[in-house]
Amino acid sequence: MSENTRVWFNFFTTHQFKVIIAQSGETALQLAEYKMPNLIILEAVLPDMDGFEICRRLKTNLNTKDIPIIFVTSIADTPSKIKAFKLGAIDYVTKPVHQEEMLVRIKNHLSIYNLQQELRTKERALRKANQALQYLARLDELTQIANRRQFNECFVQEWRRLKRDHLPLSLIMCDIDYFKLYNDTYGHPVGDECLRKIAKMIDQIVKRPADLVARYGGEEFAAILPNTTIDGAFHVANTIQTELEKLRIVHNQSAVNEYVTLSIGIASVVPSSEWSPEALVRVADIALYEAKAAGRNRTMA
Ligand code: GH3
Ligand code: MG
Ligand code: MG
Ligand code: MG
Repeated sequence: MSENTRVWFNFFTTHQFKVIIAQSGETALQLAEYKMPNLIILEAVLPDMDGFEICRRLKTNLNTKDIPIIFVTSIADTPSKIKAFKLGAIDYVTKPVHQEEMLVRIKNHLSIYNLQQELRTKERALRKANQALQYLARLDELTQIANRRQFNECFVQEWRRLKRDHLPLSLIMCDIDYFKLYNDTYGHPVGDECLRKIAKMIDQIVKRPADLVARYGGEEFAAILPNTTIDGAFHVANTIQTELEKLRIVHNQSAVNEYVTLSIGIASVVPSSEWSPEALVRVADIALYEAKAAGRNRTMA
């Protein structure tokens, strides 16, 4: 350590700063990354690398770019000062440096830096909370599958994509049979449990990456099946009916079966300008109504 460095080291140490000294540019860059100091005092002239280069590298490294850098140098010309500031230095002090002046400068820069860090932390927390909210806003609270909002978003998005690619889009609409009676017989909490079971079952069956299962309404579930023909949709609907049968959810009051059943309406189209997502929902709804009218516990298109 040179005599001058020792003097500064002692001065900062007596003012309660923790000081790390780097003897070369390479060490300075490494130490900055490992120790993450709150502030860097940089000599413009170093044995292996000039201060401007160090500054540039610190500022282009994502880990160190926010650390404030004060140049301390005997290079006093204006172009050098401009260069340092353009590289991102926060301050430029020319030698000889007065100790007390250096101290107040450092303290001011540190308080700004600390405020900035606090803001960044708060910003990160806000962003996370916001993401969590966005996620929750698209989820049905009871069944933990997609809600109507996510259904709408996904439906419009897939519609556009398949219209461009001239590929079919199928829609499955499921409605539990005599569910009002089920609630009346077993109570609302048991009704809720039934909704959870059926949501989980449908969600496990409809599982291609682009598919989406949503709670469309009270006891209605919808499945979006991109790149799927009406035959494919029938196959999925039949699987849903079969798996629901296996669940054997007792429903004594149902007029069609001793267990809970579903009526399903399906519709399929290659999206085009003559059609709209809303029209496809209407067609599936009409098919669902026909399945109800024809005796329930069945799929119609
Ligand atoms: P249908 O066979 O014609 O479909 O008869 P349904 O009784 O199933 O049809 P309706 O539309 O008359 O009744 C739907 C019932 O779904 C009424 C409502 O209490 C129930 N329901 C809607 N949302 C929930 C919920 O979140 N939890 C529970 N437990 N029941 C719900
Ligand atoms: Mg209904
Ligand atoms: Mg109904
Ligand atoms: Mg119903």
